[in-house]
Amino acid sequence: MKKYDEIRKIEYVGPNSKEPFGFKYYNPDEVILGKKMREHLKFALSYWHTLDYVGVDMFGGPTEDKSWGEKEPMKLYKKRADMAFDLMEKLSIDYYCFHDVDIAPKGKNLKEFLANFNEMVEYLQTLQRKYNKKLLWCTANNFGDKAFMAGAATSPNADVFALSAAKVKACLDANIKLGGSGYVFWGGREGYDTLLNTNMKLELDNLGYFMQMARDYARSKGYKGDFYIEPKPKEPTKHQYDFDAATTCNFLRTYGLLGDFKLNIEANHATLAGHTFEHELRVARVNGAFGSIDANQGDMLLGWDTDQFPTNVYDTTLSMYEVLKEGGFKNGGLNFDAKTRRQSNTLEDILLAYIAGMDAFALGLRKAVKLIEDGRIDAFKDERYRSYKEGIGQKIMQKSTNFDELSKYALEHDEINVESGRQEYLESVLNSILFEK
Ligand code: XUL
Ligand code: CO
Repeated sequence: MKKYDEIRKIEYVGPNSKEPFGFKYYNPDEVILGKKMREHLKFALSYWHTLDYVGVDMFGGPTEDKSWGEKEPMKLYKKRADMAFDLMEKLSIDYYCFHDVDIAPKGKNLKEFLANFNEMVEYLQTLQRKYNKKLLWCTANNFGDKAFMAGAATSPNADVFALSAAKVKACLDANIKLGGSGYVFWGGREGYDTLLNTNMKLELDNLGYFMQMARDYARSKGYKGDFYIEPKPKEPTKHQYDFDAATTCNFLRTYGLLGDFKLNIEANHATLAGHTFEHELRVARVNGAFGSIDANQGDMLLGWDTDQFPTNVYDTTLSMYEVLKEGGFKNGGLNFDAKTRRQSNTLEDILLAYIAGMDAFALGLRKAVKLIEDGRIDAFKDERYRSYKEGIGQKIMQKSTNFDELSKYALEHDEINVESGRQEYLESVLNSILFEK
């Protein structure tokens, strides 16, 4: 196999090629339904998994070296930034995402960290211009440090609430400077481990107020992009306040945030919550809160957040179906919140993992288009609800009936025939499209 440095750019080689460092399904400039594949998919590189993760797990230390021989912290972080853009260039990835702590050394205190951070933001700005790349979103890591052990905006300690605000403010400024089109809040430790020590109402109200202040601050600085909440049911806390899409929409509505805030749906978080990825996307859509995607997959036999690169084409097809039905991404995109397995520990593995994930979504896009063009599933669904197109059903749709009328109608129509849902047939239609020659 070729070495990282021998590879200049990953090219589209088509589905019949056996070239490992080539795209089989992702052809960035190919136009599908009037849009280039790169615009449909809006792939983003995740800084934390790609540049910072070195293979550590609960039972063992690093299996990868991502220091590139650099010892001095600022030099190391600049080297990482160079590598991030080199990877994006090789992979034809147009966007990237980061946490504040991913891109800059921590220093001795907040002041030092913010100085390092701002210097690195300048550096990233230069690289963005040089390589013609964009920031999809950034976020503050308000969960890693000891200070955040009991949460950030939901901490029982008001000093932590203030520290969290300082970090988010710096990230919002950076996001505006770098032209990011989204800003993510993932709960981190915003949740609880036991109700015995938790004032849930105070914590939720503080979280709502924190988001309102973040929105108002960024808008006052001219930020026009989206804010996203990324639901996750558990891990690291036993119960995360942003449990799933439905819970999070309720939170956004309660605190007057819906509209400015949308959802960043992560596949592995969906399955942790006991839902499918496409379920979470549909819930976001029906609430007018579809925003962005963290693309990855979990392992159903493990049951924790394994953040694997997505390769399951059923999932990518059904999720791209939701994206297409929504009219595509606006400010959002597909961020690979995914890491190579601990044993896939070379730089080449990073390329191979991104190729696998990008191809899986590219194939998912192609199949979702076929599913829609084929029309059988959409037509079946449409037909299934036809009773709402006329008569009493139409009145229900128009909200122009009442219980007296419905009761009279029911008494006159008591021979009801609910038709078959044809699940097995529809699943075979999906298979025929997925595996057609
Ligand atoms: C954690 C997770 C985060 C967010 C950003 O499970 O998904 O990486 O995407 O903080
Ligand atoms: Co994520």
